[in-house]
Amino acid sequence: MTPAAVDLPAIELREVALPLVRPFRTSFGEERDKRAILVRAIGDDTEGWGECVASVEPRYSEEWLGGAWLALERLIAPSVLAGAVKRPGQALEGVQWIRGHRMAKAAMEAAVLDAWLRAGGLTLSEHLGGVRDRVPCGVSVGIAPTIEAMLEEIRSYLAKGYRRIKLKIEPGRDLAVVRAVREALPDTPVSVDANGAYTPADTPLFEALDELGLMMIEQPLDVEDLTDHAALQARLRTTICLDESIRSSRDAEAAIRLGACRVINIKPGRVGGILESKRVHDVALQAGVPVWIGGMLETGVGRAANLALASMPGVTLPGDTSASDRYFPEDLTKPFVLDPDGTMAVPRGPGIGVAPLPSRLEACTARRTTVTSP
Ligand code: OSB
Ligand code: MG
Repeated sequence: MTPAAVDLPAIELREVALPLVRPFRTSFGEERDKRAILVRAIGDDTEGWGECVASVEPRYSEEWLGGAWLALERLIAPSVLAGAVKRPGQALEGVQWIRGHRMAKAAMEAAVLDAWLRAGGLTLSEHLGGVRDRVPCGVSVGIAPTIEAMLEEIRSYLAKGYRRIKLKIEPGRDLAVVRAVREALPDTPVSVDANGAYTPADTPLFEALDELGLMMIEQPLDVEDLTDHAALQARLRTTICLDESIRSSRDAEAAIRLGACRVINIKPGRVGGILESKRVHDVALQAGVPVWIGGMLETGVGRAANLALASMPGVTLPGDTSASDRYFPEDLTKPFVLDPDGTMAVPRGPGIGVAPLPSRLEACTARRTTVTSP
């Protein structure tokens, strides 16, 4: 069944702030609390939610929360309000002319898609051709002050059932840390994520990491260095996974053709939407390249959509979609819980299947505005 057109007379934006259970440190800095923009598409008899993953500072990519807010308020929301949404892909048609701003566009598309699917009683997973109702989960471990602290954190995740541990690395905190983890936990699937902190001059480091039997090395080099990634991949047995470098399905095609990676981490914010994520998935599936769904420390709103994406057939590796208690003392939605077998349920309700709890939403809102049709 195809849902009918929905009218969306108003769009609400909220900046929310939630404390994290522990600071999250990567090669580009440390986050102590999670800030996000929530987009709420308000229809006459339906509504939908999307989460913008732009961080407070433009370190992961060019996008940042303050800029995304303005792009949503001044450009993206007014354009969406101008027409009824008759097809899911249509939400972003009017904003194609805007270069970049993928995370802002993705949040708007998610909200509109959620409203549209809810109106038609369809789940996001069904809409995406999902083939499973539970997905295997891994966890991304921030850089810790000491190896002991890191091992303690990892052991607590393994006790909960997580199926893969991803270690953040940066120059100076890499080989010794990874070696210590491999020695302490030789049977645990481990990957590393450099967030682009290295250059081709660090090839000897990657050759040393290559001896450690890692599942993959994520984004070792700069976001713009596809050809350098290809040269590095040619020297390593370990799979290179690209994150920051893949901003669209075209990037995915180019990276695969060049041999710049053998796995892709899909994040809807980074590629400009849930539907573009599906296209990245399709390109990779066609080429026989496994994918997994990454994360940006999303609240339950963004994570619900990520779990639906993880139900697609080509998503064959555990993702970074962890349970609510890995991130927040209290999530914005009903908490997502990891089963002891290391899987999480794909939400079953229409649309993304969850919504922010009203009292949590009020408690976490730092600013809000409503954009209405002119
Ligand atoms: O590189 O995958 C990354 C978080 C914020 C920004 C970038 C990344 C991450 C993570 C955490 O690794 C993934 C998650 O648990 O949401
Ligand atoms: Mg990454």
